[in-house]
Amino acid sequence: MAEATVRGFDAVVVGAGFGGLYALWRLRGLGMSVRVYEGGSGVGGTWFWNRYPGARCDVESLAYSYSFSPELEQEWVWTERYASQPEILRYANHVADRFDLRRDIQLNTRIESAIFDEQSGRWNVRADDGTGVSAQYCIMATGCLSSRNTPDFPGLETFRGAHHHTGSWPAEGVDLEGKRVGIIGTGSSAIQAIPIIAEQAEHLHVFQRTPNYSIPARNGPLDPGFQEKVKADYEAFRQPFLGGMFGLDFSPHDRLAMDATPGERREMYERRWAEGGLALIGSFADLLSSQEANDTAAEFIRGKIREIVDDPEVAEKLLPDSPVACKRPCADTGYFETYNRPDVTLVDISDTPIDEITPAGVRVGDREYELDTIVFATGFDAMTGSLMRIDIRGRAGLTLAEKWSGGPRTYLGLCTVGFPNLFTITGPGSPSVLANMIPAIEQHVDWIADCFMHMRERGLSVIEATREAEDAWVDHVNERADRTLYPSCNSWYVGANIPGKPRVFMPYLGFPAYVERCEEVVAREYEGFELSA
Ligand code: N01
Repeated sequence: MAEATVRGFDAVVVGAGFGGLYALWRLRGLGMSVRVYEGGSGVGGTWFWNRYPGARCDVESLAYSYSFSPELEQEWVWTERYASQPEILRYANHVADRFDLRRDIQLNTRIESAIFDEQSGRWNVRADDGTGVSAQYCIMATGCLSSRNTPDFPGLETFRGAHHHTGSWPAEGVDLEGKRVGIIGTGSSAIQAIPIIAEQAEHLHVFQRTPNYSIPARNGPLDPGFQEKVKADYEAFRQPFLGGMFGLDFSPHDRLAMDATPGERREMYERRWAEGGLALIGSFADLLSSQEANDTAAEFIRGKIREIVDDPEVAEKLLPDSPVACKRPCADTGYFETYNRPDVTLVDISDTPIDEITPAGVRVGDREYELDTIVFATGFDAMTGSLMRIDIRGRAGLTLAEKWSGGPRTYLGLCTVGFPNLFTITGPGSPSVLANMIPAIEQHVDWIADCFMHMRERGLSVIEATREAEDAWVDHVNERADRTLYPSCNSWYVGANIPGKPRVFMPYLGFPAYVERCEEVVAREYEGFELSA
Protein backbone atom coordinates (compact mmCIF):
# COMPACT_ATOMS: atom_id res chain seq x y z
CA MET A 1 0.00 0.00 0.00
CA ALA A 2 1.35 3.41 -0.92
CA GLU A 3 2.41 5.12 2.33
CA ALA A 4 0.92 8.48 1.31
CA THR A 5 -2.59 7.01 1.02
CA VAL A 6 -2.60 5.16 4.32
CA ARG A 7 -4.96 6.73 6.84
CA GLY A 8 -4.14 6.35 10.47
CA PHE A 9 -6.62 5.57 13.25
CA ASP A 10 -6.26 4.98 16.92
CA ALA A 11 -8.17 1.72 16.53
CA VAL A 12 -9.51 -0.49 13.79
CA VAL A 13 -12.40 -2.77 14.69
CA VAL A 14 -13.22 -5.75 12.48
CA GLY A 15 -16.94 -6.59 12.52
CA ALA A 16 -20.08 -4.54 13.15
CA GLY A 17 -22.05 -7.05 15.18
CA PHE A 18 -22.90 -6.36 18.80
CA GLY A 19 -19.17 -6.46 19.71
CA GLY A 20 -18.05 -4.03 17.02
CA LEU A 21 -20.93 -1.60 17.62
CA TYR A 22 -20.25 -1.35 21.32
CA ALA A 23 -16.48 -1.13 20.82
CA LEU A 24 -17.00 1.81 18.47
CA TRP A 25 -19.26 3.61 20.94
CA ARG A 26 -16.91 3.05 23.90
CA LEU A 27 -13.70 4.00 22.11
CA ARG A 28 -15.26 7.00 20.47
CA GLY A 29 -16.29 8.08 23.97
CA LEU A 30 -12.59 8.09 24.89
CA GLY A 31 -11.94 10.51 22.06
CA MET A 32 -10.24 7.86 19.93
CA SER A 33 -10.47 7.78 16.16
CA VAL A 34 -12.00 4.45 15.14
CA ARG A 35 -12.77 2.76 11.84
CA VAL A 36 -15.04 -0.30 11.82
CA TYR A 37 -15.03 -2.69 8.85
CA GLU A 38 -17.95 -5.00 8.17
CA GLY A 39 -18.22 -7.63 5.46
CA GLY A 40 -22.03 -7.53 5.33
CA SER A 41 -24.14 -4.83 3.75
CA GLY A 42 -25.59 -3.97 7.17
CA VAL A 43 -24.76 -4.08 10.86
CA GLY A 44 -25.84 -6.87 13.23
CA GLY A 45 -23.28 -9.63 12.64
CA THR A 46 -24.80 -13.03 13.45
CA TRP A 47 -28.27 -11.52 13.28
CA PHE A 48 -27.58 -9.98 9.90
CA TRP A 49 -26.57 -13.30 8.33
CA ASN A 50 -28.73 -15.90 10.09
CA ARG A 51 -32.12 -15.11 8.56
CA TYR A 52 -33.29 -18.69 8.19
CA PRO A 53 -36.94 -19.41 8.94
CA GLY A 54 -37.57 -19.56 12.69
CA ALA A 55 -34.29 -17.92 13.71
CA ARG A 56 -34.50 -16.46 17.17
CA CYS A 57 -32.35 -16.16 20.25
CA ASP A 58 -32.73 -18.70 23.04
CA VAL A 59 -31.66 -16.20 25.70
CA GLU A 60 -34.62 -14.14 26.86
CA SER A 61 -34.91 -10.81 25.05
CA LEU A 62 -34.87 -8.64 28.17
CA ALA A 63 -31.51 -10.14 29.12
CA TYR A 64 -30.04 -10.44 25.61
CA SER A 65 -29.63 -6.70 25.28
CA TYR A 66 -27.12 -3.96 25.99
CA SER A 67 -26.94 -2.51 29.50
CA PHE A 68 -24.54 0.36 28.76
CA SER A 69 -27.27 2.93 28.11
CA PRO A 70 -30.15 3.24 30.60
CA GLU A 71 -31.99 5.36 28.00
CA LEU A 72 -31.71 2.58 25.44
CA GLU A 73 -32.87 0.06 28.03
CA GLN A 74 -35.94 2.18 28.73
CA GLU A 75 -36.95 3.06 25.19
CA TRP A 76 -36.54 -0.27 23.43
CA VAL A 77 -39.63 -2.47 23.70
CA TRP A 78 -39.20 -6.22 23.22
CA THR A 79 -42.31 -7.99 21.99
CA GLU A 80 -41.60 -11.65 22.76
CA ARG A 81 -40.02 -13.71 25.53
CA TYR A 82 -37.38 -14.80 22.99
CA ALA A 83 -36.72 -12.23 20.31
CA SER A 84 -36.87 -13.26 16.67
CA GLN A 85 -33.99 -12.58 14.29
CA PRO A 86 -35.79 -9.66 12.57
CA GLU A 87 -36.47 -8.01 15.92
CA ILE A 88 -32.85 -8.39 17.09
CA LEU A 89 -31.61 -7.04 13.77
CA ARG A 90 -33.95 -4.03 14.16
CA TYR A 91 -32.46 -3.51 17.61
CA ALA A 92 -28.88 -3.57 16.23
CA ASN A 93 -29.88 -1.03 13.57
CA HIS A 94 -31.61 1.12 16.16
CA VAL A 95 -28.42 1.14 18.24
CA ALA A 96 -26.34 2.08 15.19
CA ASP A 97 -28.66 5.02 14.44
CA ARG A 98 -29.35 6.14 17.97
CA PHE A 99 -25.65 6.43 18.79
CA ASP A 100 -24.73 7.76 15.36
CA LEU A 101 -22.36 4.89 14.75
CA ARG A 102 -22.71 4.47 10.99
CA ARG A 103 -20.37 7.28 10.02
CA ASP A 104 -17.39 5.25 11.26
CA ILE A 105 -18.50 1.91 9.80
CA GLN A 106 -17.48 0.83 6.33
CA LEU A 107 -19.88 -1.88 5.14
CA ASN A 108 -19.41 -4.42 2.34
CA THR A 109 -15.73 -4.62 3.18
CA ARG A 110 -13.85 -7.69 4.36
CA ILE A 111 -10.51 -7.38 6.05
CA GLU A 112 -7.99 -9.65 4.36
CA SER A 113 -4.90 -8.97 6.43
CA ALA A 114 -3.71 -7.31 9.62
CA ILE A 115 0.05 -7.06 9.87
CA PHE A 116 1.98 -5.69 12.83
CA ASP A 117 4.81 -3.35 11.91
CA GLU A 118 7.45 -3.65 14.61
CA GLN A 119 9.16 -0.42 13.54
CA SER A 120 6.12 1.81 13.97
CA GLY A 121 4.38 -0.39 16.53
CA ARG A 122 1.18 -0.14 14.47
CA TRP A 123 -1.15 -2.54 12.70
CA ASN A 124 -1.46 -2.27 8.93
CA VAL A 125 -4.90 -3.47 8.02
CA ARG A 126 -5.84 -4.20 4.43
CA ALA A 127 -9.36 -4.65 3.05
CA ASP A 128 -10.65 -6.60 0.06
CA ASP A 129 -11.32 -3.36 -1.83
CA GLY A 130 -7.56 -2.82 -1.95
CA THR A 131 -7.51 0.00 0.59
CA GLY A 132 -5.52 -0.04 3.77
CA VAL A 133 -5.31 1.81 7.04
CA SER A 134 -2.95 1.75 9.97
CA ALA A 135 -3.95 1.74 13.62
CA GLN A 136 -2.37 1.56 17.01
CA TYR A 137 -4.88 -1.03 18.17
CA CYS A 138 -6.60 -3.76 16.21
CA ILE A 139 -9.77 -5.22 17.69
CA MET A 140 -11.23 -8.38 16.26
CA ALA A 141 -14.99 -8.37 16.84
CA THR A 142 -15.38 -11.11 14.26
CA GLY A 143 -17.87 -13.28 16.12
CA CYS A 144 -17.69 -16.80 17.48
CA LEU A 145 -20.11 -18.37 15.01
CA SER A 146 -19.59 -16.47 11.79
CA SER A 147 -17.39 -18.68 9.65
CA ARG A 148 -19.85 -21.03 7.96
CA ASN A 149 -19.17 -24.74 7.60
CA THR A 150 -20.49 -26.28 4.39
CA PRO A 151 -19.21 -29.86 4.28
CA ASP A 152 -17.39 -30.81 1.17
CA PHE A 153 -20.00 -33.23 -0.23
CA PRO A 154 -18.96 -34.46 -3.67
CA GLY A 155 -21.27 -33.35 -6.46
CA LEU A 156 -22.71 -30.22 -4.85
CA GLU A 157 -21.88 -28.19 -7.95
CA THR A 158 -23.98 -30.59 -10.07
CA PHE A 159 -27.17 -30.07 -8.04
CA ARG A 160 -29.94 -28.67 -10.25
CA GLY A 161 -31.91 -27.13 -7.41
CA ALA A 162 -31.07 -24.33 -4.98
CA HIS A 163 -29.02 -24.68 -1.84
CA HIS A 164 -28.65 -22.32 1.12
CA HIS A 165 -26.72 -22.31 4.37
CA THR A 166 -28.73 -21.19 7.40
CA GLY A 167 -25.87 -18.81 8.21
CA SER A 168 -26.14 -16.89 4.93
CA TRP A 169 -29.85 -17.05 4.24
CA PRO A 170 -30.93 -14.65 1.46
CA ALA A 171 -32.35 -11.42 2.86
CA GLU A 172 -35.29 -11.60 0.44
CA GLY A 173 -36.20 -15.04 1.83
CA VAL A 174 -36.53 -18.35 0.03
CA ASP A 175 -39.81 -19.58 -1.37
CA LEU A 176 -40.12 -23.16 -0.15
CA GLU A 177 -43.85 -23.41 -0.81
CA GLY A 178 -44.61 -26.70 -2.53
CA LYS A 179 -40.92 -27.64 -2.74
CA ARG A 180 -39.21 -30.89 -1.88
CA VAL A 181 -36.72 -29.73 0.72
CA GLY A 182 -33.83 -31.56 2.38
CA ILE A 183 -32.15 -30.15 5.48
CA ILE A 184 -28.76 -31.45 6.58
CA GLY A 185 -27.99 -31.11 10.29
CA THR A 186 -29.99 -31.13 13.51
CA GLY A 187 -28.25 -28.47 15.62
CA SER A 188 -29.82 -25.30 17.06
CA SER A 189 -30.36 -23.70 13.64
CA ALA A 190 -32.04 -26.76 12.16
CA ILE A 191 -34.17 -27.36 15.24
CA GLN A 192 -35.60 -23.86 14.85
CA ALA A 193 -35.95 -24.04 11.07
CA ILE A 194 -37.44 -27.54 10.70
CA PRO A 195 -40.93 -26.85 12.12
CA ILE A 196 -41.33 -23.75 9.92
CA ILE A 197 -39.91 -25.29 6.75
CA ALA A 198 -42.17 -28.31 7.28
CA GLU A 199 -45.18 -26.00 7.12
CA GLN A 200 -44.04 -24.54 3.80
CA ALA A 201 -42.53 -27.47 1.95
CA GLU A 202 -44.37 -30.15 0.02
CA HIS A 203 -42.10 -32.63 1.77
CA LEU A 204 -39.17 -32.22 4.13
CA HIS A 205 -36.39 -34.76 4.55
CA VAL A 206 -34.23 -34.23 7.64
CA PHE A 207 -30.75 -35.75 7.33
CA GLN A 208 -29.64 -36.40 10.89
CA ARG A 209 -26.12 -37.51 11.80
CA THR A 210 -26.45 -37.00 15.57
CA PRO A 211 -29.71 -36.53 17.48
CA ASN A 212 -29.87 -33.53 19.79
CA TYR A 213 -31.49 -32.62 23.07
CA SER A 214 -34.03 -29.88 22.83
CA ILE A 215 -36.32 -28.30 25.39
CA PRO A 216 -39.50 -26.42 24.50
CA ALA A 217 -38.78 -22.67 24.49
CA ARG A 218 -42.36 -21.77 25.44
CA ASN A 219 -41.98 -18.55 23.55
CA GLY A 220 -44.82 -16.07 23.56
CA PRO A 221 -45.65 -12.38 23.69
CA LEU A 222 -43.89 -10.53 26.46
CA ASP A 223 -46.27 -9.29 29.13
CA PRO A 224 -46.05 -5.46 29.02
CA GLY A 225 -46.60 -5.33 32.78
CA PHE A 226 -43.63 -7.59 33.37
CA GLN A 227 -41.47 -5.56 30.98
CA GLU A 228 -42.40 -2.37 32.83
CA LYS A 229 -41.51 -3.98 36.14
CA VAL A 230 -38.10 -5.00 34.77
CA LYS A 231 -37.50 -1.50 33.47
CA ALA A 232 -38.33 0.01 36.85
CA ASP A 233 -35.08 -1.53 38.10
CA TYR A 234 -33.25 -3.04 35.15
CA GLU A 235 -30.02 -3.37 37.09
CA ALA A 236 -31.67 -5.55 39.71
CA PHE A 237 -33.12 -7.69 36.92
CA ARG A 238 -29.69 -8.22 35.36
CA GLN A 239 -27.87 -9.00 38.61
CA PRO A 240 -28.78 -12.70 38.95
CA PHE A 241 -27.83 -13.20 35.28
CA LEU A 242 -24.37 -11.76 35.82
CA GLY A 243 -23.85 -14.03 38.82
CA GLY A 244 -24.86 -17.21 36.97
CA MET A 245 -22.30 -19.65 35.61
CA PHE A 246 -23.33 -18.87 32.01
CA GLY A 247 -24.23 -15.25 32.62
CA LEU A 248 -27.79 -16.52 32.68
CA ASP A 249 -30.33 -16.69 35.45
CA PHE A 250 -30.88 -20.42 35.71
CA SER A 251 -31.46 -19.88 39.44
CA PRO A 252 -28.84 -22.57 39.97
CA HIS A 253 -29.91 -25.14 42.45
CA ASP A 254 -27.22 -25.84 45.06
CA ARG A 255 -28.54 -29.31 45.46
CA LEU A 256 -26.88 -32.30 43.81
CA ALA A 257 -29.09 -34.47 41.62
CA MET A 258 -27.98 -37.63 43.40
CA ASP A 259 -28.96 -36.17 46.79
CA ALA A 260 -32.54 -35.80 45.59
CA THR A 261 -34.99 -38.70 45.44
CA PRO A 262 -36.12 -39.86 41.99
CA GLY A 263 -39.47 -38.19 42.70
CA GLU A 264 -37.86 -34.88 43.59
CA ARG A 265 -35.70 -34.98 40.49
CA ARG A 266 -38.68 -35.70 38.31
CA GLU A 267 -40.63 -32.85 39.90
CA MET A 268 -37.75 -30.43 39.26
CA TYR A 269 -37.30 -31.51 35.63
CA GLU A 270 -41.05 -31.39 34.97
CA ARG A 271 -41.22 -27.88 36.38
CA ARG A 272 -38.34 -26.63 34.26
CA TRP A 273 -39.65 -28.42 31.17
CA ALA A 274 -42.97 -26.66 31.71
CA GLU A 275 -41.29 -23.27 32.24
CA GLY A 276 -39.36 -23.81 29.03
CA GLY A 277 -35.94 -22.74 27.81
CA LEU A 278 -32.47 -23.83 28.73
CA ALA A 279 -32.89 -23.45 32.52
CA LEU A 280 -33.44 -27.20 32.78
CA ILE A 281 -29.68 -27.68 32.62
CA GLY A 282 -29.40 -25.63 35.82
CA SER A 283 -31.81 -27.91 37.68
CA PHE A 284 -29.04 -29.39 39.83
CA ALA A 285 -25.52 -28.28 40.60
CA ASP A 286 -23.82 -31.41 39.27
CA LEU A 287 -25.55 -31.98 35.93
CA LEU A 288 -22.51 -30.88 33.96
CA SER A 289 -19.92 -32.56 36.15
CA SER A 290 -21.37 -35.94 37.13
CA GLN A 291 -22.27 -38.53 34.52
CA GLU A 292 -24.67 -40.21 36.94
CA ALA A 293 -26.48 -36.91 37.58
CA ASN A 294 -26.49 -36.00 33.91
CA ASP A 295 -27.97 -39.41 33.04
CA THR A 296 -31.07 -38.55 35.10
CA ALA A 297 -31.72 -35.40 33.05
CA ALA A 298 -30.88 -37.20 29.81
CA GLU A 299 -33.35 -39.98 30.55
CA PHE A 300 -36.01 -37.42 31.46
CA ILE A 301 -35.66 -35.66 28.09
CA ARG A 302 -35.53 -38.95 26.19
CA GLY A 303 -38.78 -39.87 27.93
CA LYS A 304 -40.34 -36.65 26.69
CA ILE A 305 -39.20 -37.37 23.12
CA ARG A 306 -40.76 -40.84 23.31
CA GLU A 307 -44.01 -39.27 24.56
CA ILE A 308 -44.14 -36.59 21.84
CA VAL A 309 -43.18 -38.63 18.77
CA ASP A 310 -45.94 -41.00 17.68
CA ASP A 311 -43.89 -43.50 15.69
CA PRO A 312 -41.67 -45.43 18.16
CA GLU A 313 -39.09 -46.18 15.46
CA VAL A 314 -38.74 -42.50 14.58
CA ALA A 315 -38.65 -41.59 18.29
CA GLU A 316 -35.85 -44.07 18.85
CA LYS A 317 -33.75 -42.46 16.13
CA LEU A 318 -34.29 -39.04 17.71
CA LEU A 319 -32.93 -40.10 21.13
CA PRO A 320 -29.55 -38.56 21.91
CA ASP A 321 -27.11 -40.69 23.88
CA SER A 322 -24.44 -38.11 24.74
CA PRO A 323 -24.57 -36.16 28.03
CA VAL A 324 -27.16 -33.35 28.09
CA ALA A 325 -25.66 -29.90 27.32
CA CYS A 326 -22.26 -31.38 26.48
CA LYS A 327 -23.08 -30.20 22.97
CA ARG A 328 -24.92 -26.89 22.92
CA PRO A 329 -28.50 -27.67 24.06
CA CYS A 330 -31.37 -26.33 21.96
CA ALA A 331 -34.69 -24.68 22.69
CA ASP A 332 -37.49 -25.27 20.22
CA THR A 333 -41.06 -24.61 19.26
CA GLY A 334 -42.69 -27.81 18.11
CA TYR A 335 -39.50 -29.54 16.96
CA PHE A 336 -40.18 -33.14 17.96
CA GLU A 337 -43.89 -32.74 17.13
CA THR A 338 -42.88 -31.99 13.54
CA TYR A 339 -41.90 -35.65 13.07
CA ASN A 340 -45.58 -36.60 13.48
CA ARG A 341 -46.37 -34.87 10.19
CA PRO A 342 -46.89 -37.17 7.21
CA ASP A 343 -44.86 -34.79 5.02
CA VAL A 344 -41.69 -34.98 7.15
CA THR A 345 -39.21 -37.85 6.95
CA LEU A 346 -36.26 -38.40 9.25
CA VAL A 347 -33.26 -39.89 7.46
CA ASP A 348 -30.78 -41.34 9.92
CA ILE A 349 -27.31 -40.93 8.43
CA SER A 350 -25.38 -41.90 11.56
CA ASP A 351 -24.27 -45.23 10.09
CA THR A 352 -24.56 -44.51 6.38
CA PRO A 353 -23.40 -40.97 5.68
CA ILE A 354 -24.39 -38.85 2.71
CA ASP A 355 -22.36 -40.19 -0.21
CA GLU A 356 -22.88 -37.39 -2.65
CA ILE A 357 -25.10 -34.64 -3.89
CA THR A 358 -26.47 -35.60 -7.28
CA PRO A 359 -28.08 -33.35 -9.90
CA ALA A 360 -31.45 -34.48 -8.53
CA GLY A 361 -30.82 -34.51 -4.79
CA VAL A 362 -28.93 -36.37 -2.08
CA ARG A 363 -27.66 -39.94 -2.26
CA VAL A 364 -27.29 -41.98 0.91
CA GLY A 365 -26.11 -45.53 0.19
CA ASP A 366 -28.24 -46.88 -2.63
CA ARG A 367 -31.11 -44.47 -2.02
CA GLU A 368 -31.41 -41.16 -3.82
CA TYR A 369 -33.66 -38.49 -2.27
CA GLU A 370 -35.00 -36.15 -4.93
CA LEU A 371 -35.02 -32.55 -3.79
CA ASP A 372 -35.67 -29.05 -5.11
CA THR A 373 -33.83 -27.26 -2.30
CA ILE A 374 -31.08 -28.29 0.10
CA VAL A 375 -30.65 -26.43 3.37
CA PHE A 376 -27.26 -26.72 5.00
CA ALA A 377 -27.76 -26.33 8.74
CA THR A 378 -24.25 -27.60 9.20
CA GLY A 379 -22.89 -25.01 11.57
CA PHE A 380 -19.69 -23.03 11.80
CA ASP A 381 -15.95 -23.23 12.19
CA ALA A 382 -16.52 -21.84 15.65
CA MET A 383 -14.46 -19.38 17.65
CA THR A 384 -11.29 -19.46 15.55
CA GLY A 385 -12.66 -19.75 11.98
CA SER A 386 -13.39 -16.07 11.45
CA LEU A 387 -9.93 -15.10 12.73
CA MET A 388 -8.13 -17.74 10.69
CA ARG A 389 -9.50 -16.51 7.40
CA ILE A 390 -7.72 -13.17 7.98
CA ASP A 391 -3.97 -13.13 7.40
CA ILE A 392 -2.96 -11.91 10.86
CA ARG A 393 0.79 -11.48 11.41
CA GLY A 394 2.46 -10.39 14.64
CA ARG A 395 6.07 -9.99 15.69
CA ALA A 396 8.72 -11.40 13.33
CA GLY A 397 6.03 -12.15 10.75
CA LEU A 398 4.52 -14.97 12.83
CA THR A 399 1.02 -15.74 11.57
CA LEU A 400 -1.83 -16.39 13.97
CA ALA A 401 -2.56 -19.57 12.00
CA GLU A 402 0.97 -20.82 12.74
CA LYS A 403 0.78 -19.83 16.36
CA TRP A 404 -2.59 -21.52 16.82
CA SER A 405 -1.84 -24.58 14.69
CA GLY A 406 -2.23 -26.77 17.79
CA GLY A 407 -5.30 -24.86 18.98
CA PRO A 408 -5.90 -21.29 20.16
CA ARG A 409 -3.66 -19.89 22.91
CA THR A 410 -4.68 -16.66 24.61
CA TYR A 411 -4.42 -14.80 27.86
CA LEU A 412 -7.97 -14.20 29.16
CA GLY A 413 -9.29 -14.76 25.65
CA LEU A 414 -8.33 -11.14 25.04
CA CYS A 415 -4.74 -11.19 23.77
CA THR A 416 -2.19 -13.60 22.41
CA VAL A 417 1.59 -13.42 22.86
CA GLY A 418 3.47 -12.15 19.82
CA PHE A 419 0.57 -9.97 18.67
CA PRO A 420 0.87 -6.71 20.63
CA ASN A 421 -2.13 -4.38 20.77
CA LEU A 422 -4.35 -6.99 19.11
CA PHE A 423 -7.54 -7.83 21.01
CA THR A 424 -10.27 -10.38 20.46
CA ILE A 425 -13.81 -9.72 21.66
CA THR A 426 -15.20 -12.96 23.14
CA GLY A 427 -12.15 -14.79 21.85
CA PRO A 428 -11.21 -18.40 22.63
CA GLY A 429 -10.26 -18.72 26.28
CA SER A 430 -13.04 -16.36 27.36
CA PRO A 431 -16.60 -17.37 28.40
CA SER A 432 -17.97 -16.24 25.00
CA VAL A 433 -20.33 -18.95 23.71
CA LEU A 434 -20.84 -20.30 27.22
CA ALA A 435 -22.15 -16.94 28.38
CA ASN A 436 -24.95 -14.61 27.48
CA MET A 437 -23.14 -12.96 24.56
CA ILE A 438 -24.13 -9.32 24.99
CA PRO A 439 -23.03 -8.95 28.63
CA ALA A 440 -19.88 -10.93 27.73
CA ILE A 441 -19.21 -8.46 24.91
CA GLU A 442 -19.79 -5.46 27.16
CA GLN A 443 -17.43 -6.87 29.78
CA HIS A 444 -14.69 -7.40 27.19
CA VAL A 445 -15.07 -4.02 25.54
CA ASP A 446 -15.16 -2.22 28.89
CA TRP A 447 -12.00 -4.03 29.98
CA ILE A 448 -10.24 -3.03 26.75
CA ALA A 449 -11.43 0.59 26.92
CA ASP A 450 -10.31 0.90 30.55
CA CYS A 451 -6.95 -0.54 29.54
CA PHE A 452 -6.56 2.05 26.77
CA MET A 453 -7.33 4.81 29.26
CA HIS A 454 -4.82 3.40 31.72
CA MET A 455 -2.16 3.32 29.02
CA ARG A 456 -2.91 6.80 27.76
CA GLU A 457 -2.73 8.29 31.24
CA ARG A 458 0.73 6.78 31.69
CA GLY A 459 2.08 7.55 28.24
CA LEU A 460 2.16 3.85 27.30
CA SER A 461 1.46 2.63 23.79
CA VAL A 462 2.11 -1.12 23.63
CA ILE A 463 0.49 -3.96 25.56
CA GLU A 464 1.33 -7.61 25.19
CA ALA A 465 0.59 -10.68 27.28
CA THR A 466 3.56 -12.54 28.76
CA ARG A 467 4.30 -16.13 27.77
CA GLU A 468 4.01 -17.31 31.41
CA ALA A 469 0.60 -15.69 31.84
CA GLU A 470 -0.68 -17.16 28.58
CA ASP A 471 0.61 -20.67 29.36
CA ALA A 472 -0.93 -20.55 32.82
CA TRP A 473 -4.24 -19.30 31.43
CA VAL A 474 -4.45 -22.02 28.79
CA ASP A 475 -3.80 -24.63 31.52
CA HIS A 476 -6.46 -23.04 33.71
CA VAL A 477 -9.08 -23.03 30.91
CA ASN A 478 -8.41 -26.74 30.37
CA GLU A 479 -8.42 -27.59 34.08
CA ARG A 480 -11.86 -26.03 34.48
CA ALA A 481 -13.21 -27.86 31.46
CA ASP A 482 -11.68 -31.15 32.59
CA ARG A 483 -13.70 -31.01 35.79
CA THR A 484 -16.83 -31.28 33.65
CA LEU A 485 -18.35 -33.56 31.02
CA TYR A 486 -17.80 -30.99 28.25
CA PRO A 487 -14.55 -32.28 26.75
CA SER A 488 -16.03 -35.79 26.37
CA CYS A 489 -18.34 -34.85 23.47
CA ASN A 490 -17.65 -34.30 19.82
CA SER A 491 -18.96 -30.75 19.88
CA TRP A 492 -17.95 -27.59 18.11
CA TYR A 493 -16.74 -26.39 21.54
CA VAL A 494 -13.77 -28.74 20.94
CA GLY A 495 -13.63 -28.16 17.18
CA ALA A 496 -14.80 -31.72 16.46
CA ASN A 497 -17.19 -30.59 13.69
CA ILE A 498 -14.36 -29.40 11.44
CA PRO A 499 -12.19 -32.14 9.94
CA GLY A 500 -8.54 -31.64 10.94
CA LYS A 501 -9.20 -28.94 13.52
CA PRO A 502 -7.13 -29.49 16.70
CA ARG A 503 -9.23 -30.84 19.53
CA VAL A 504 -9.10 -28.13 22.19
CA PHE A 505 -11.92 -26.99 24.46
CA MET A 506 -12.13 -23.34 23.44
CA PRO A 507 -14.48 -21.39 25.73
CA TYR A 508 -13.79 -20.57 29.40
CA LEU A 509 -16.27 -22.12 31.79
CA GLY A 510 -17.68 -19.76 34.38
CA PHE A 511 -18.65 -16.19 33.61
CA PRO A 512 -18.50 -14.72 37.17
CA ALA A 513 -15.11 -16.32 37.95
CA TYR A 514 -13.80 -14.94 34.67
CA VAL A 515 -15.00 -11.40 35.38
CA GLU A 516 -13.41 -11.58 38.83
CA ARG A 517 -10.10 -12.71 37.32
CA CYS A 518 -10.15 -9.85 34.78
CA GLU A 519 -10.75 -7.35 37.58
CA GLU A 520 -7.96 -8.88 39.65
CA VAL A 521 -5.55 -8.54 36.72
CA VAL A 522 -6.32 -4.82 36.52
CA ALA A 523 -6.10 -4.32 40.29
CA ARG A 524 -2.62 -5.87 40.12
CA GLU A 525 -1.47 -3.34 37.54
CA TYR A 526 -2.24 -5.54 34.52
CA GLU A 527 -0.70 -8.67 35.91
CA GLY A 528 0.46 -10.96 33.12
CA PHE A 529 0.85 -8.15 30.62
CA GLU A 530 3.88 -6.11 29.62
CA LEU A 531 3.05 -2.47 29.01
CA SER A 532 5.59 -0.19 27.39
CA ALA A 533 5.96 3.15 25.68
O1 N01 B 1 -24.70 -25.69 14.00
P1 N01 B 1 -24.31 -27.01 14.82
P2 N01 B 1 -25.95 -24.72 14.21
N1 N01 B 1 -22.91 -34.53 7.42
O2 N01 B 1 -22.84 -27.17 14.64
C1 N01 B 1 -24.51 -31.56 11.20
C2 N01 B 1 -25.75 -21.05 18.03
N2 N01 B 1 -27.14 -20.88 17.64
O3 N01 B 1 -25.88 -23.67 13.15
O4 N01 B 1 -23.74 -33.25 15.41
C3 N01 B 1 -24.04 -34.53 8.12
O5 N01 B 1 -24.84 -26.99 16.20
C4 N01 B 1 -24.08 -31.76 12.63
O6 N01 B 1 -24.04 -33.13 12.94
P3 N01 B 1 -23.06 -33.67 14.13
C5 N01 B 1 -25.66 -22.12 19.09
O7 N01 B 1 -24.60 -21.82 19.96
C6 N01 B 1 -27.98 -20.37 18.56
O8 N01 B 1 -27.19 -25.48 14.35
O9 N01 B 1 -21.74 -32.98 13.94
N3 N01 B 1 -24.34 -33.68 9.09
C7 N01 B 1 -25.16 -30.97 13.37
O10 N01 B 1 -26.32 -31.71 13.50
C8 N01 B 1 -25.38 -23.33 18.25
O11 N01 B 1 -24.83 -24.42 18.93
C9 N01 B 1 -29.30 -20.25 18.26
O12 N01 B 1 -23.00 -35.11 13.92
C10 N01 B 1 -23.43 -32.75 9.37
C11 N01 B 1 -25.40 -29.81 12.42
O13 N01 B 1 -24.93 -30.21 11.14
C12 N01 B 1 -24.47 -22.77 17.20
O14 N01 B 1 -25.01 -21.49 16.92
C13 N01 B 1 -29.79 -20.64 17.04
C14 N01 B 1 -22.21 -32.66 8.69
C15 N01 B 1 -24.65 -28.57 12.82
O15 N01 B 1 -25.08 -28.15 14.06
C16 N01 B 1 -24.37 -23.56 15.92
O16 N01 B 1 -25.66 -24.06 15.59
C17 N01 B 1 -28.91 -21.15 16.11
C18 N01 B 1 -21.96 -33.61 7.68
N4 N01 B 1 -20.80 -33.63 6.99
C19 N01 B 1 -27.59 -21.27 16.43
N5 N01 B 1 -21.52 -31.63 9.18
C20 N01 B 1 -30.19 -19.72 19.29
O17 N01 B 1 -29.91 -18.82 20.04
C21 N01 B 1 -22.27 -31.09 10.16
N6 N01 B 1 -23.42 -31.78 10.27
C22 N01 B 1 -31.45 -20.38 19.41
